[in-house]
Amino acid sequence: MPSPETRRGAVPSPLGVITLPDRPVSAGQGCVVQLPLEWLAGKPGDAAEGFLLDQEVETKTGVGHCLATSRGFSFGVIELDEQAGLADGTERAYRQLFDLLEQSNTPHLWRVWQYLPAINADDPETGLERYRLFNQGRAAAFSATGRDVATSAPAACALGSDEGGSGRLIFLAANTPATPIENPRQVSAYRYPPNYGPKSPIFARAAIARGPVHDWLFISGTASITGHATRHVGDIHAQIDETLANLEAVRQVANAERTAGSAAFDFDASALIRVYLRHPQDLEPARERLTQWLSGPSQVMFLRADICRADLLVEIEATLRQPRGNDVVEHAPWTHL
Ligand code: 3EB
Repeated sequence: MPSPETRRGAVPSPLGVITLPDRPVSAGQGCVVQLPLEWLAGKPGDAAEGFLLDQEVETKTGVGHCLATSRGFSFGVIELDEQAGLADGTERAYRQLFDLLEQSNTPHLWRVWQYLPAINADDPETGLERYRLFNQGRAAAFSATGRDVATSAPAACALGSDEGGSGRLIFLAANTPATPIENPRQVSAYRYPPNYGPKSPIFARAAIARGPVHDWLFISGTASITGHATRHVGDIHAQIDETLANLEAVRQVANAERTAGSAAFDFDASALIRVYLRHPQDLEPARERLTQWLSGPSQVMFLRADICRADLLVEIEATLRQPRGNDVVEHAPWTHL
């Protein structure tokens, strides 16, 4: 019988798992977050994205939040409280997040996943679209805490859900910074002109990060945008192709920037890909195109969500990983960081 200590060292600990309401998982430790979205298609085992560490994880849960910490890493979720409006609730959630990150010695945000009910609806109080209020709150928190956007913006996604529940801010952070990556085909989101809202979104197109076992490329939610403008309004096929061109452009920049000697990031090797579709009836064209585009064992799932610009029909995000050294490639949905 191994002692509890050796077992603890040998058994990987989940830091965080992202899944869906109809694909519940039990992790034992860490934070398990369910995206408030409908599953449209994918392999049944592919719904979960889990981050593992071979070290102890401490988990704190309370009303509206969960925080999992481990030496050098944190993962969790904060629900948005909209009592004083969405801009205020977003600012407070981000400030709370930045406080938690300082306290847990993991000040560097690698990736955020953001889900808001009715993201494209106009707010009755201000007349502004809810996504624009969200951007106001996020920008206020970044400027209040003096975070430099160009060097500290995380990879991100911001999607809309039907559900009446709270918005949520899910995060992965570490004690080492990630390297932000921009897309030469697109204006940086934090430099969008004001026609998309009074405050620009704050995120990087992707982020490269080094975990204990893997090199990571977190590619943000990517859509049919070139420059700053939406392309191919109303055309799902062309929006998908433009989105794939953007994903490929980001991957190429990331591979040029990666640490010397590390393996190139590849969508076909070991990736997790979420395809968010505004209209469930666009599933078949999306599936067909993605099947042509991919040739490896990557995890792909199709989810129903609203995209943060009303004229976008699709958004695709991808997490790519490469084991360093001689580690075997993990294809399981729960992967060592
Ligand atoms: C875009 O490129 C599409 O507000 O955090 C993608 C990823 C998008 C993240 C965010 C928004 C966000 O502008 C929308």
